Formats: sequence, C-alpha cells, structure tokens
Amino acid sequence: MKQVALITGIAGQDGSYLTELLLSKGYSIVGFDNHSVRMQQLRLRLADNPHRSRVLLELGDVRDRDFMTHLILSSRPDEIYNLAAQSHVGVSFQQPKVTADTALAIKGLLEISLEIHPVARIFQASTSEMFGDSPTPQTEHSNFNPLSPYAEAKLEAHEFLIEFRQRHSCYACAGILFNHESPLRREEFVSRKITRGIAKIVSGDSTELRLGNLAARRDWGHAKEYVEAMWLMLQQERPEEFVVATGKSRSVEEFVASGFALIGENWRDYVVSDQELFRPSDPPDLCGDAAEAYRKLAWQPKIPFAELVREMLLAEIGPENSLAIPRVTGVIPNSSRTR
Ligand code: G4F
Repeated sequence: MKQVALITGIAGQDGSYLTELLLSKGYSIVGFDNHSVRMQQLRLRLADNPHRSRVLLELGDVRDRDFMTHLILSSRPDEIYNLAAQSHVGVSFQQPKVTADTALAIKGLLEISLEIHPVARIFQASTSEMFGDSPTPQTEHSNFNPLSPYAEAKLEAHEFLIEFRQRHSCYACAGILFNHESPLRREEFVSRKITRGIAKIVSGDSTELRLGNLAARRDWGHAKEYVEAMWLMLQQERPEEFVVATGKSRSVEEFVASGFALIGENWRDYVVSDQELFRPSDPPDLCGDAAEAYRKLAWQPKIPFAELVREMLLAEIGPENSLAIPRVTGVIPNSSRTR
C-alpha cells in the first residue's frame, strides 16, 4: 500500500531533499511551511519531478493546533517528519520566544497525533547544539549542555519526546543531527555565507568576506544523506535516538580555506573576523560519533567534506566558471584581517 508522509517545514533544505527521497520511494506527501517565498522555490524545484502530482503543499504553521489537527485528520499520514523550527542559533539569542515556540511545537504534534491518529510514526529533528561544550566525540550517551536559547528549547523538546514515548508507547524518535549543508542551505548559515561570499569575490561584486568566530569546529555533512537517516529511523522495529554525523569536525577557518583554495586564492587576503558577528556563547567543537546509526540503520555518510564545499561553490559560481581558475583577476585583496 502507498505510504503517506506529512512533512512540517517542507520548504527548507531538509524538507526539499526529504520530499525528493520519499517521492522516489513511492510515498505521497503532504507538506507545509509558513514561508511563502521558500514554498514557491520548492514548487519550482519540483516542477521537473515526474512524481510531483503526489505532493500536496499548504501554507501553515506548526504552532497552529487547529491547522495541525485538520492536516493530520485529512491526510492520515503513516509518517510525520517534524522539521519546522526557527533553526538559526544566532537569531535565537535575539528571538528566544519564537525559537522556543517553534521548537516546542512537537509537544502539540505528539498530543494531537496520539489523540486522533496514533498509528503515525513521528520523527523529530533534534540537534547537536544540545551538546554545547560536552567533550568530543559526542554520542547518544554524551551529556547535554546547551549554550543558546535554540539549544535549550531543542533539548526541552527532545526530552519531552522521549518521556512522551515512554508514557504512551508510541513510535516517536529524534535524530540528533549534526550540521548538514548543501546548495539549498540558506545564506544565514556559515557554509552558504562562505560559498556565496567567495562567488561574489570571483564576480567582482565584493572584495571581502566578513565572518564571526573562525575557531568554532563543526561536523559538516551533506543534507541529502542526512534525510536518508531520518527515513531509516522511522523504518526500525523500535523507535530510538541516533546521532547523525560524519565523525570529523573542522573549524570555520578550514571551511573558508577549502573554499578559497578552490579558486586559487588565500582566504587571509579576503576574510575579516568581526567581533560583532560573534555569538554570546558558541559550542567550541561539535563532532559526532554515528557508530550506532551505522550499526543499526546501516547508515553511513559518503560525500566527503571537500566535495560538499566544491558542490556548494559550483552551485554559486555556475557550471560555466571552472574552479580550476588559478587566480581570480580584478580583485583587490583586503589588507586587514581582523577588526
Ligand atoms: O552555520 P551556523 O550558523 O550553524 P550552527 O550554529 O552550527 O547551527 C546549525 O547546525 C545545528 C546542528 O549542529 C542546527 F541545529 C542548527 O539549526 C543549524 O542548522 O554556524 C556554524 C558556526 C558557528 O560556530 C558560528 O558561530 O559558524 C560560526 N560562524 C562564524 N561566522 C558563523 C559566522 N555563523 C554564521 N551563521 N554566520 C557567520 O558569519
């Protein structure tokens, strides 16, 4: 029988890849997002997909219980993927309430689902940010020590889900997702900000790239592979939490250096580390050990970091511009590195 999936926050990076993955597996999809521009971008992306008639898109908000009730009742999903959230850590320091409200919407979703459609299996996108400054490598058993309003809210949602599952014996689980990027990543996140910034330097539209903390280390994987782990987590006999990560962290500086190396330039000539862009607190090193996901889900990331950076940069620069260019002409290097 055909499976039905409901995806909250469908128009984001993960929602877009997950939609394509589930369509390729024969699912029908009902998805919503509260961002109309991103929804339009998803529609355009799906325009060439031969299975697009199996996708129903709506504008809506995960915090709206009436809307969620209506959607679950009308679609009767086999699986629900909760990806909607204010997911920018930096923004969460300025907007803690909206961050918490969106992160904690999982509570309503679990309650509604249990009440009106308890057979649905639920996936919650939890985050490595919950580990904060916990020692690396972080596993499913590491201590949580959230350092931002975003991480605090996500941790509360994570713990609620586990307790809810224990209390009601329902199928709900959370993936502890480490950073995952792609050309679909929004520009507010550092990976895309870097690749877009380099592209602007190549085109002559900019002469510098202004970033915050270059020392922070993150475990960057490819979003396309992380949505496979989400799906696998809902196909198990028993619901369980898994770390989803590559097992190797790199500094923001290393990301920058890899990107600039592709255009044959030294990042130090262009990058400014601006104190204004530092966060009040920032996990120093998030590096996950996904051994359990490998053992139980047979999930393993295959796209190397260098390939991720190259794919993101190529998407930004355009296929017509070869990354083998040894030097970029017409660019005035930046003299001061830190301000
Ligand atoms: O790309 P980022 O904004 O991602 P961050 O904060 O690690 O969070 C992302 O990954 C989490 C999983 O670990 C998700 F839960 C979360 O929703 C999101 O997807 O920043 C990465 C690092 C940080 O240390 C930040 O301080 O880059 C540093 N950074 C340095 N300069 C910058 C910048 N981050 C941004 N966004 N912009 C900068 O100019």
